[in-house]
Amino acid sequence: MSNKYYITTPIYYVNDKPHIGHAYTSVATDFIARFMSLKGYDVRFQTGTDEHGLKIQKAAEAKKIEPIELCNQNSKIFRDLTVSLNLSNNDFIRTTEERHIDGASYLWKRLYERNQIYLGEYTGWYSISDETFYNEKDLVKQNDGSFKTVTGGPVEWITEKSYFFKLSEWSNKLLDLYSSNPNFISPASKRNEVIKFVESGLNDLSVSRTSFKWGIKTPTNESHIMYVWLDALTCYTNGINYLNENENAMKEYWNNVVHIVGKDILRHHAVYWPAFLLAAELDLPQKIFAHGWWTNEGNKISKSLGNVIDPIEIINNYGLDQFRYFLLREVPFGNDGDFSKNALINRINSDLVNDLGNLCQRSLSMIEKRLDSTIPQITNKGNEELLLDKSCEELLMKGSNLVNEFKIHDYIRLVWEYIGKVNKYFNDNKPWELEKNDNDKFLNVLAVTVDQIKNIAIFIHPIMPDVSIKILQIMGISETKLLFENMKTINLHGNKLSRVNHLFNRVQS
Ligand code: ME8
Repeated sequence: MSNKYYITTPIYYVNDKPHIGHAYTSVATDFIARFMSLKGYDVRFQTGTDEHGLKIQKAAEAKKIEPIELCNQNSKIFRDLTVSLNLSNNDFIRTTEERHIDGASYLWKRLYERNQIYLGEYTGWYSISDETFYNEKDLVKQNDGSFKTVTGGPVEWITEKSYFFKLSEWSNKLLDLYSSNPNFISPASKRNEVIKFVESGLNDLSVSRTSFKWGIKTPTNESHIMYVWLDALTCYTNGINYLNENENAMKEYWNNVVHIVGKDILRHHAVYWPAFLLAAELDLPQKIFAHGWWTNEGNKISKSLGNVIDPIEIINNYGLDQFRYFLLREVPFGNDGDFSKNALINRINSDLVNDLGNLCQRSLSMIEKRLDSTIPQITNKGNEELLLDKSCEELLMKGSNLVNEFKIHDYIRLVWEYIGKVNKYFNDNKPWELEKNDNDKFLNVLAVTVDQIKNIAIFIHPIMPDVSIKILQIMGISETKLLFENMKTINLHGNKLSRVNHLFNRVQS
């Protein structure tokens, strides 16, 4: 069995700067990528930017610059964010790159050759902000008779020459796919919405535009540019060179692919994308996971409300790993969530400073001060110690099952239960008293505690990679050993601790 694993974020529009929603998808995807690496998978993680279409063209016009200039500026900001968020991505694809344009054109040709595309005229509603065509029945009628999308975005009526993809012919094949492969779309509630949408009947999809220029010219007729979603979705296959005739090793990643997306773009990923691939006689991804929507202190995040949350500002004020922890812990993955500064501060002070920070600080600084920084040897494993080992084993097993189901938040809850057990072991054994009357036990309790903290550091790696590495480095462990299967064999005895500093600072609310 191949151990390749390929995971993607959506590619983000460059009409504007990134906000907390983009950071969320990227951090959650990074969590899964890092977790799968710890399990020993050869992981490929791709993110990037979506740079064509009317929305980008209009944003450039408003700034009186060429679209490509806007793309270069804003794509760089998204790329810089991957560094600020400490993402482990191997690739950052831009849809204006040659490799992407080649792949998108190849898919178009395959569809065209298979008679899946025909010329017609589109008359109907279009939302520029979503870059999506709408049936009137899916829009909300306003008091003045105009229409808006369900999220309140404006739509315009357009009539233009266009190529159509025969989406309507794929309804049954798609429904077969959803029923024969129940895990193709998750969570289940979102899967049901997609099934209802497809069951209600699919229209053929307009896949080219002629009223503006900012896009990839269709290879079969240069007066048309590709519909931006047909163009954009191919980023996933283009990043691994899947869309061409050449054999190459990267293609193998397409055998095990997961797309992480927000619920707003599930339809494009779970209906249009597999239909394009089926029609082009290409393999499908294994899974589409749609997560929920963040609000800010209870309000929808929008530029017009002036409440857009800048991830860089939060990172600067509270710290990167604190931000990552909060995003992943606060909301079950798949549900909607609300960002509030109070909730963030509570999480930092209780879960990070009190639970994890204090455990590390108290035990490690005791070794630093009393034992000249040298980690003692585990000499005895009684009931209590064996129970801790058992908790670790259980966490490895249950944790892996939870992450397989994308239950990131439940995984973190279990890790914190485990941290609670190690804290209890340390407190109940009172090493500060043992030091005076039972030196052997004193050394053993410290050695066992530090060994468990080493496990904790590995468990938290996908959540807080910096803090994880910091703890391991204090203990003299190098990053190259970071695999779950190495957890048991890493021997700390005799390692010298490097300087122990506070991992987290308490935040005043
Ligand atoms: O849709 N809460 O790009 P986009 C949670 N280019 N996630 C949010 C969010 C929020 N409030 N706001 C945005 C596009 N997101 C297309 C994708 S893929 C081939 C093309 C996240 O810049 C979430 O992942 O509008 C959502 O799906 C994505 O950003 C939309 O990013």
